[in-house]
Amino acid sequence: MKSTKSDNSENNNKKIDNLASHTESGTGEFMTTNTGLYINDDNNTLKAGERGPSLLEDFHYREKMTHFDHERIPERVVHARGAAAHGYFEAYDSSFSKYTKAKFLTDPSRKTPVFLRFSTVAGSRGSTDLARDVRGFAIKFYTEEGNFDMVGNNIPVFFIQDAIKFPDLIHAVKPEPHNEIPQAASAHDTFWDWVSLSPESMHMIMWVMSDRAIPRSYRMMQGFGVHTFRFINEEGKSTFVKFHFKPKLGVHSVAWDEAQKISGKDPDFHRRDLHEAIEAGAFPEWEFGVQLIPEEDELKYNFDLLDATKIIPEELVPVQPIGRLVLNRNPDNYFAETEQVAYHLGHVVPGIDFSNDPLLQGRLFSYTDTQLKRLGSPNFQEIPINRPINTVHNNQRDGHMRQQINKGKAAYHPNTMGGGYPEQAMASNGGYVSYPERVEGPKIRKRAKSFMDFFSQATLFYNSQSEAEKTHIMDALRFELGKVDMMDIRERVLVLLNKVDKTLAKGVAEGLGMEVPEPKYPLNHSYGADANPDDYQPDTRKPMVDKSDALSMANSPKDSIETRQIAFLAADGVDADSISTMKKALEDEKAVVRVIAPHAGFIKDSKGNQIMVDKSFLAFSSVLVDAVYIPGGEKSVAMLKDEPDAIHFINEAYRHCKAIAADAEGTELVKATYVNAKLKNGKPETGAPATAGVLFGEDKGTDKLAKEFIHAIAQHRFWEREKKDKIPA
Ligand code: HDE
Repeated sequence: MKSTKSDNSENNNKKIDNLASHTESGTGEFMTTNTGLYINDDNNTLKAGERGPSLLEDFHYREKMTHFDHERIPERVVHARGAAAHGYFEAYDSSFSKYTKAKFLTDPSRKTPVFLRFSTVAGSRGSTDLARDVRGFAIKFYTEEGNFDMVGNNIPVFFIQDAIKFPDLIHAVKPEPHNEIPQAASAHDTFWDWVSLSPESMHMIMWVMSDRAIPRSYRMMQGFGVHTFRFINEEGKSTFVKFHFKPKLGVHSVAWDEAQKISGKDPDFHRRDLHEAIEAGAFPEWEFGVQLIPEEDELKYNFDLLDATKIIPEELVPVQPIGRLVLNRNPDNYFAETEQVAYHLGHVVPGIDFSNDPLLQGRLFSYTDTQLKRLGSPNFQEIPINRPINTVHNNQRDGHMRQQINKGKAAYHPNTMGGGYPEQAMASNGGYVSYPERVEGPKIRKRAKSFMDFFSQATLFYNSQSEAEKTHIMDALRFELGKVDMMDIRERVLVLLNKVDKTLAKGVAEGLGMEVPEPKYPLNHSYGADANPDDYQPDTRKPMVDKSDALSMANSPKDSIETRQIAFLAADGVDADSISTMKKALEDEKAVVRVIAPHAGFIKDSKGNQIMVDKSFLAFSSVLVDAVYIPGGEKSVAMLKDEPDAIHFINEAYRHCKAIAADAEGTELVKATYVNAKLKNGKPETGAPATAGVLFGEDKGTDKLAKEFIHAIAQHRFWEREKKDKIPA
């Protein structure tokens, strides 16, 4: 068994215990073939003479090579790139039993094991973590009543309203088929061609063009169930429900320029961040909350609860906290766990049921179907990471790679040969009973009129953003459409943007050197050949609220610097007191300090102590940290002034609006950068946007400077600097 800080077998996690019987470690063991035979030589094939041909008889070579030849499986058709962790969920109390009989949500004495996989959507398995994209947020809850999968995203809405459009959307966003370009990017003709003809995507487009699509960390993202589901209580009463997960560390993003650079410097940035945080014992945590809508209120809103392109503003229905979810253990093996985990929103437990959202309904088919292709057999549920913690009993048998040894003669129901077992469970014994919703209507391929509002919530989202966030959306659209070659696609998108917000459309058009064109109807093209196109055109509705604070990341909590990465730029002769005072203050707040120096190994501080260097400038970059500190020490500062990478480090951190602090001597290094041009009388000007978050100490590193720096880091970024102070970096 491995033993890392994240190992939590002592925490009574039934899923970890359940996985333990499948784990293997070669430590202290002899090497064997797959039949258990001790291997004597794993380095040379069996040959007819030292220089002779290899022999077919070499079963060991053939076994080793065959296994290797077969070790790849198809990657997920979407969400191929991901990272995951184990953890648990605890309900706060039993108060939600009024709405649901799901025990894991209502019994506070339970600690339900979970496995959460984060992902990007469009890129391949080896693509960058920092693509502008939606992030998957898929949780397997291993409950005593079987697995419940919440297969959500970090964005609460989706591009389409009906599942039948999904292959079109994905074909459009994936690399173009003739040359397989671009990888993990939506900035290309086919995606925007599809968008320009699919106005239902406009709300989602606002989200993916916002900074939500370039998270700082998986640990700093929200999770959403997206669809409306149903809670069912003991009396069989149904309440509509939306699922929300809010991260304890707040919701934060990187800048787009930063994202693109991280993609080169460390394409595994998010994966590494998650792994390292858990290994360091900084366990990511979310609050699970629900929006509850009584059945009677189903038609109360001017949007349809079954339309996955809509949110229910929190001002109309508040999110009520139900419990907390913690990730505290990294997987032992990426392939066995993260790659082979198979989520499906049809994995439900009593107390949770579906709505008629046509996107949700279609997903209920796709997930099992895709696992059959990807994992190769209906026995994928027996793979250790997918097995429930309770035992499986049914009459399903055989298939490729069957693990279970089913005893007895009867593999059918009803039977007498097996004593009638396994028997069906009554609802009172936990047997799952679907909600007996009354359904009637003609068999018809049609989209409801109530779904035909494509713009009002896109406008609500845009209006709820801070000025900086609005600028980022505009820049993102200029970037994306700037990569679109076909002029008529750009024009059609501008027409749609104009429906969302005129200033936005005008700004994007300016960036493209274009005018916003007049609309050319019809805007919507998603209907059947015999349909009346007029029935599918967007109508104009006023959003039910004008602004929603919950939609802007600017309103996210900014009270902690826990797990933030702070670079200390240092060289030989760095001031010993300055470095230790600041380091202690930051580490007391649970931030992570990284000493970056001209060379790896060790440097000597002003008192002659050895300081371990985390990374040399060559092997590191400002885009990998949240803030920069420059301690003094005459010799150190002088050396760094001559180091172009150190100057670039500060320029770039400034450009990306990060907190920068320097003690009195350290300020000399800052003055050697472009930041100097923004100073007034050699100092940051109080209240001036250009130097917001730039802090100069008056002495060596002091507690006062540390306090101000901590507050500044917690603000995450000083976007106000961006406005007119872009620096060449
Ligand atoms: Fe998925 N989606 N999806 N999706 N989805 C898959 O299943 C699909 C949608 C989501 O970490 C696939 O196992 C259809 C919405 C996540 O393993 C596939 C439609 C949301 C993951 C599939 C949607 C999601 C997937 C590919 C439209 C947010 C990764 C591999 C009807 C609520 C899970 C797989 C993981 C994965 C189909 C739309 C979330 C093909 C048909 C909306 C987080 O089955």
